[in-house]
Amino acid sequence: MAVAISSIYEPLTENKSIELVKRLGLFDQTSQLTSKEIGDGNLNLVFHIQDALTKKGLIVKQALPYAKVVGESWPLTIDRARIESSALMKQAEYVPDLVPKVFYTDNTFAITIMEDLSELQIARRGLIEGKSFPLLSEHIGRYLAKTLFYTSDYALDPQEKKRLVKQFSNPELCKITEDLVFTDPFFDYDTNDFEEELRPSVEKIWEDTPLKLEIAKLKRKFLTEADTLVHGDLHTGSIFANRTETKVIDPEFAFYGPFGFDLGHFIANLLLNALSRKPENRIELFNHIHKTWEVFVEEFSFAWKKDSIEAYATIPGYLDHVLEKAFEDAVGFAGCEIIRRTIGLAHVADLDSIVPFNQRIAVKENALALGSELIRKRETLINTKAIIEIFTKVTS
Ligand code: SR1
Ligand code: MG
Repeated sequence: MAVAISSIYEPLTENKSIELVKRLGLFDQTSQLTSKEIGDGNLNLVFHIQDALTKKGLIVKQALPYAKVVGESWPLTIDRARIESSALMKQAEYVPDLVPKVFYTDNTFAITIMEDLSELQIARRGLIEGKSFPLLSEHIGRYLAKTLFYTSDYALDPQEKKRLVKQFSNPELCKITEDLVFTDPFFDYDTNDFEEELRPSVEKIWEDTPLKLEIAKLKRKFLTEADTLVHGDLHTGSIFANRTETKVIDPEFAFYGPFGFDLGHFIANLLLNALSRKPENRIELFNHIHKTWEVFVEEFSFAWKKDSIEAYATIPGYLDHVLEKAFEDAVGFAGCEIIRRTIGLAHVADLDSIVPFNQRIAVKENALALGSELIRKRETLINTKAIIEIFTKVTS
C-alpha cells in the first residue's frame, strides 16, 4: 500500500533540523547548536537540539512515511504527526502541566517542535533501573480523568464532540492496534515474536476458544466505542518523569475510543514491570496502580459533578455505572496489552532484558497467565486490590 505524501516531503537530518529551528527564529542566528537523533521508539525521527552556550534545548520530531521498527516495507501515514500535535494541544487545555508544550507544527513535513524534556527520564527506563517516581500515579490519574472527561459527551456540546471525532479519525494507527494488540498475538501469525520455549503456552492461548471470545468482545469495544479522546498508546515508554514532574508524550495513536483503554494500558505496563521484579520490590508498582485508579475516580467524579452537561448526570447510579464499566474494560485491555507485549511484534525491555534466560522465560509464562486471567475475570473484579490478588496468585 502506498502512503500519500507531498512531493516536497523529505526526512530531516541533524543539520537540517538545526537549519529549521534557526529559520523559525527559535534560536538566535549566531547560536552554536548541536542536534542529535535520539528516537528510540518504533516509528519516528526525534532530534534533540541544544544551544552549546545557554544549554536551552528543543525537540524536533518528524514522522517517517514508514514504521521505523520494521523498515520501508511497512508504509505508514505521516498524518499521525497532525494527530499527535493536535492531541497534545487539546490535552494542554485540561492538563497543561502534564504534556510537553508544542511550539510549531508542519503537517506537510510531519514535523512537531516541542519542549525539551531531557531533564526527565522515560518512566519505563527509570522503573527498570529501580528508580522511584513518587507522583507518577497521582499525575496519570489526573491526566486520564481530565482529558477523558472533558473530551467526552459528558462535557462537550454534541456538535463539537462529533467535530473532534472527525478531527481525530486515525484509521491507520488504529489498524496497528487492532492487529498488534487485539488480533495477531492470539493467532499463529507471522508478526508474532516469542522464544520457542514459550510455544506450548502460546499454543494453549491460540486454542483457548472461550478466551478468544472475550478478546473479540474487547476488540469490538476498541473498534466501536467512541467515548472520548484517548491517548491510544499509554505505556510507560510514552511518559517522561522524575520525582516531581510527569509529562505524557507521543499521542500519535490518539482517537475517539473507550474510557478504559488508556487506563488499561498504563496498568498493564506497571504490571509488566512488577513481573520483572523480585516480590519484595513490587509494592511501589502495586501502590501506583491503586493510586492511579483512586485519583482517576476522584477527579473524574469531581469534573462530572461540576461540569457535566448530560441531562442524566444527576440520576443516582449513572456515574457509578460509567466508572464500573471503565474499570472492567481497563482490566480486559490490560490483559491484552500484557500478552501482546510478551509474544507479539512490539516487546518491552522490562521483560526482554531479564537475565538469565530461564528466568526470562519463567516471567513471560507468568505474564501470559496474568494477561489471560485479567481478560477472563474482568467482569468479577471490583477494585485494584483484586488485580493484585490475581497477580499474586499467578506468580506464586
Ligand atoms: C509498528 S508500531 C508497534 C508498536 O509501537 C507503538 O508504540 C505501539 O505500541 C505499537 O503497537
Ligand atoms: Mg510511541
